[in-house]
Amino acid sequence: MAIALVLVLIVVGSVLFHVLSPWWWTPIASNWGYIDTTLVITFWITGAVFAAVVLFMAYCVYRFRHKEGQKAHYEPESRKLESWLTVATAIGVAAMLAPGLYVWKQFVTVPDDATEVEVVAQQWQWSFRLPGADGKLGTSNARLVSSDNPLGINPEDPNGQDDVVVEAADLHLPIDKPVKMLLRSIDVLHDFYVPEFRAKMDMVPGMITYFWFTPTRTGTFEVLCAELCGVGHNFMRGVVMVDTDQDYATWLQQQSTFAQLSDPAKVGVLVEPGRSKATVK
Ligand SMILES: [Cu+2]
Repeated sequence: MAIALVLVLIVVGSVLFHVLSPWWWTPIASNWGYIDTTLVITFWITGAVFAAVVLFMAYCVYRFRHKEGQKAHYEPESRKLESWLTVATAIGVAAMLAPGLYVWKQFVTVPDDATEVEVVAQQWQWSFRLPGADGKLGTSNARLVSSDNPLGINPEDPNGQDDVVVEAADLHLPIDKPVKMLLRSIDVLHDFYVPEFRAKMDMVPGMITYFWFTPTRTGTFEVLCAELCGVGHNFMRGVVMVDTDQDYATWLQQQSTFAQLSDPAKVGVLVEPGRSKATVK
């Protein structure tokens, strides 16, 4: 009897904890409300199944408790029960998978007007690259990575010259503009995750993975690495700031392009004393 009561209390406690918990999602800052809906559907299904199974256990513990002279009936197979349980389980699993697949399709179907932003992960920092005035990112290769070229951008590719390189600093994005995030790692597995954007994806060395989203709220958001990537994993954090168009333009103006970084003489702040500022591009 005590066990049955404990089981019932576990169900009641779990449901109350879910409803009254102070820990919930951070307020959303992207178009991916679908992700939240998918999670809610999963909570409902798993919650209902959990409650049903545990309450059934409590019922059985009470109903079939030990009584003097009573013997259990042995019934190794029940076709009726098995087919009923198979169908119910199949419907439950499909109901959890279908919304996920539907959202996934949208998550990786990038709208035509999305601008590209590259995220480069390495132990243990985040760097970013924007396509520059031509709207195209130059090609890159991990073999080209050096202290002068931390992202391994191909110096022969004309498309890469005007790429804006944001090395180990904050990324800014304009509000309400769709972006395609191209994810690259130059050492081990990492995972780009911004909880408020409801978006995360693994970054695999040798591959470019991607998803898209539209930031819907200005603010400062933390980038976390969601893949255990070495001893520095816990402090692999970054910042994405969603700006108004004007703030974004101001920030963009202060950034350096790949061409400027490869030729320090062209970067304003690095001009040697006595050298003419006219060489500054
Ligand atoms: Cu990492």
